[in-house]
Amino acid sequence: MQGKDLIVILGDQLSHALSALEASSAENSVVLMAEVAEEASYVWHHKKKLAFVFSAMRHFSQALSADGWDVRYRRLDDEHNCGSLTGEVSALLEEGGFERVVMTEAGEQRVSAAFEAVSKDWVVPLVVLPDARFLATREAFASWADGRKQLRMEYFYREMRRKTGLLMQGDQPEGGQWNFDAENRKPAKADLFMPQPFRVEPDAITQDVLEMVERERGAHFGVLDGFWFAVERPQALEALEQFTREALPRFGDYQDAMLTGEPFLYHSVLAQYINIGILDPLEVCRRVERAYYEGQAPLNAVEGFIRQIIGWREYMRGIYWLKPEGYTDQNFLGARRDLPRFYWTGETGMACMAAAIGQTRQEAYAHHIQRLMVTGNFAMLAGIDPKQVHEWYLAVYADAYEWVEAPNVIGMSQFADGGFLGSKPYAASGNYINKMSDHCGGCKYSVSQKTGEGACPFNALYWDFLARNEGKLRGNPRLGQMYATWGRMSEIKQQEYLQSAAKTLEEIETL
Ligand code: FAD
Ligand code: DLZ
Repeated sequence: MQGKDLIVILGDQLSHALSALEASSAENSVVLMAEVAEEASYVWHHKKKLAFVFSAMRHFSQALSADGWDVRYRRLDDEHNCGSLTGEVSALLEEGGFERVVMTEAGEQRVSAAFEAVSKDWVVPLVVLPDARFLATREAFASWADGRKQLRMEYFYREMRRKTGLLMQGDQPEGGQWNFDAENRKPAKADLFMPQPFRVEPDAITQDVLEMVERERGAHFGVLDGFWFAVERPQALEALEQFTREALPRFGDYQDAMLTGEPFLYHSVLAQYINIGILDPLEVCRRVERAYYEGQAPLNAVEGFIRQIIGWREYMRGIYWLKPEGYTDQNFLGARRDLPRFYWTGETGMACMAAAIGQTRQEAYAHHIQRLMVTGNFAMLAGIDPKQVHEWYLAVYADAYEWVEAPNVIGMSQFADGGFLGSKPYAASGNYINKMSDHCGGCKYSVSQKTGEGACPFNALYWDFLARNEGKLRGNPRLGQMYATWGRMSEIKQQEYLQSAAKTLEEIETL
């Protein structure tokens, strides 16, 4: 008699169209899903992220069972839990009757390597299938990158537009332009009708998970109260509808804005649903494209949104798998300082940092500009060890998985890859934050004061960063103007900046 397939479904593969499911059948397989300590603790995950992943896994396993699949589900608090994904597979294989283990490729290199290593001891082969949720396979990205002197997202994005036909008129981009980013940099004002993401009241499964997370993982980062994430596909589809209707029309204009007390602004808050598999990235883009053709959202918003998904998201994954060895160990700028404690507590007088970290603790969410130009910018200017910065980002956001987080942090935000991913460091003084937010008005530090007691720390740190890294950055054409400005300053002025920065760094824990 023929044996069955043992299908392994990881916690971020919750899609009914998953290649591992499509490669088998309900009659001829056993599906294994497992909540395990190894995945719950490789970083100090936010408690809301843990609850989200486990609740979504439980809902998905129920949906699979309802569709006739034979699902073996291991809870985190099960006394027989082996503690690791590969351990759970090995234990189930012991029962016998299996012909092969089938899985869709893991998103993270860590998990992929573990399966590759342990499967050598299995008596049946491990079959790993491509993850069809991405537009570009790892191989397709590698061949796009091959032979290019410089990799730039914009050119990759245009290929993805052509491949999908999204916002295309024949072979030309809709509106005659590929990219409308120049229109997307407006500061926002508080608005009585500010949209909010779709919220779901926790059901019995989620309640059970919330109690388990508090009991088993109570010491993890973040606040568990007020959990509202969608945990199954129909709810996530409602979240997509609500975003498209209420926030998308202004997504473009205010994409880079920050406002006190408005953690979400016009952002979609869909990344956690897409990354875990309960929404498909292409279906999200097609829905948003339809809003444009039906006159419900302008082109700058729709193009900007689609670019984030078929451009940046795919590009990040491609870069991550292009550099499988030691991607997260890179430290081009030689930054060695420890991550300040306020990244975990949010207790700092810098209003922008307190807002970004505070909402991160509360919601396991901050939008792109907060991640890039506030917490990321500060860490880079202050010379924080990029590995510590990477581990912080991987822990604190509900959407964080290394394949997307690491290129964003190591590459885009910390320039620790020396410009492999992006063309320049995203460094900015307090001026940028003041232009794009309302934080500076209520801040303990003065953004208009450049140096000395009470000056915004970003100001002196900005020039100190450029001066400190001059040997490595001066040749970057996109920084030429800033180095020219630095060069035109009097020596006295330069010293004021450097001394002010040195004091700030000395007192970094008390900022
Ligand atoms: P929106 O602003 O509504 O954007 C729409 C969608 O586009 C997102 O849902 C996401 O799927 C995609 N997207 C947007 N920007 C990016 C990007 N730079 N890279 C990849 N996808 C993008 N995104 C993650 O999904 N996981 C992470 O762990 C993560 N870590 C980040 C760390 C840093 C330092 C930075 C600068 C960015 C990071 N991002 C990460 C990218 C981006 O900030 C988040 O995708 C976004 O904030 C999620 O919120 P949203 O769903 O409201 O996105
Ligand atoms: C993020 C996460 C967590 C917290 N827990 C689990 C888990 O217990 N079981 C599981 O299968 N997956 C979990 N995940 C998602 C995995 O970490 C993810 O599949 C890998 O990082 C590969 O991308």
